[in-house]
Amino acid sequence: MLPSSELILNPDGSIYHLHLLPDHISDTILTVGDPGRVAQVSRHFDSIEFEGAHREFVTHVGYYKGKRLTVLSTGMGTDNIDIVLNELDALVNIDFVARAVRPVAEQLRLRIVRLGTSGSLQPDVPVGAVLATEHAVGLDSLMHFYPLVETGLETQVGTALQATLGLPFTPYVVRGDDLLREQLGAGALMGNTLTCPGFYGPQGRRLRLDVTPADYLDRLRSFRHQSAEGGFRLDNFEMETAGYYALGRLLGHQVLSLNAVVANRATGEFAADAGAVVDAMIERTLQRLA
Ligand code: R1P
Ligand code: URA
Repeated sequence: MLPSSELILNPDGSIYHLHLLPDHISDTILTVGDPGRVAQVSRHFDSIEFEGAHREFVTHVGYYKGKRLTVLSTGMGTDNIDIVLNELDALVNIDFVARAVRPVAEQLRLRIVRLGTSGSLQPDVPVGAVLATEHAVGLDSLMHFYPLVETGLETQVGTALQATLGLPFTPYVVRGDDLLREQLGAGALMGNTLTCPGFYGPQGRRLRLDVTPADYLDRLRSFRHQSAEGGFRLDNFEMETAGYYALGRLLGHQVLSLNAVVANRATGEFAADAGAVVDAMIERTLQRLA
C-alpha cells in the first residue's frame, strides 16, 4: 500500500500537482509547455468536457473529430516532466482506492505527444520547420535518479558528447518510439534533440554573462558520432524532451516530441510569427490523430 506521503491525493481524490482524476485521462495525451497553448489546441475541438488548472498544469479534455483527447500544459524543464509523467502514469496504472500498483496485465500504455517550441542548432533546420525527435540527449540531472538502461549506441553518444564538451557527467541518450514517430511525424524533419537545463547558458546564449567553454555552441553544432547505424549529430535545443523519452521508456508509455522551430542559432533568426509555426504543428498533428 502506497502511503499518503508517496501517492499524494487531494481531498477530491485528484492527483497532487495535476489535480486530475483517472476519468480525465484519454489514451492519447497532448502536452505543451505554455499553459496558454492548451486553448490553442482545444479551440480545434468539437466539444470540451472538462477544463482545470493548478499551478502551471492547465488541462482541457474534449473531442476532436470524435476522438477523445486530453491536452495538458507542463511548464518548463525536466523537473516538471518528472511530475507530469509520474502523475499521468499513476492516474492510469495505480488504483487510488487500494493505493496499489495495478497488476501488469491491467496496466495501460499511454500515447503522449509533446507539441513544443525549439531552437535549431543547424543552418539546414530552418525556422518554421517541425522536427520530430529521434534521439533525445539530456544535459539535465533527472536520470541520475532512475535506473535508465541505454543501448550501446546511446551510451557511446553520451560518452562522446561528454568528452567533446568536457563535462563532469555523462549525458543520457534515449531513442524514442519509432512507430509513433513514423505515424505522427510524417512530413516533419527527423532529428536529434538536446535537452538543456536552462534557456540561456545551457543553450549557449550570452546576454550579459559569458558561457563556458567559450566555443560551447560550436562544439555542439560540429559534434558528430559515427557508428554502424550511421552518422549522429545534434539538430535542436529545448528543455524537456529527454525527460519525456527516458521516463516514457522506464514507465512503458509511447512518447513523441514534436518541435516547432522558432529560432535558428546558426543564422541568428527568430520566427516573425512563432504562433503561426506552432499553430501549423498543432493542426497537422490533430489531423493525423483523427
Ligand atoms: C523555453 O522558451 C521553453 O520553450 C520550449 C522549451 O522546451 C522550454 O520549455 O518548449 P515549450 O514551448 O513547449 O515550453
Ligand atoms: N525553446 C528553447 O528551449 N530554445 C529556443 O531557442 C527556442 C525555444
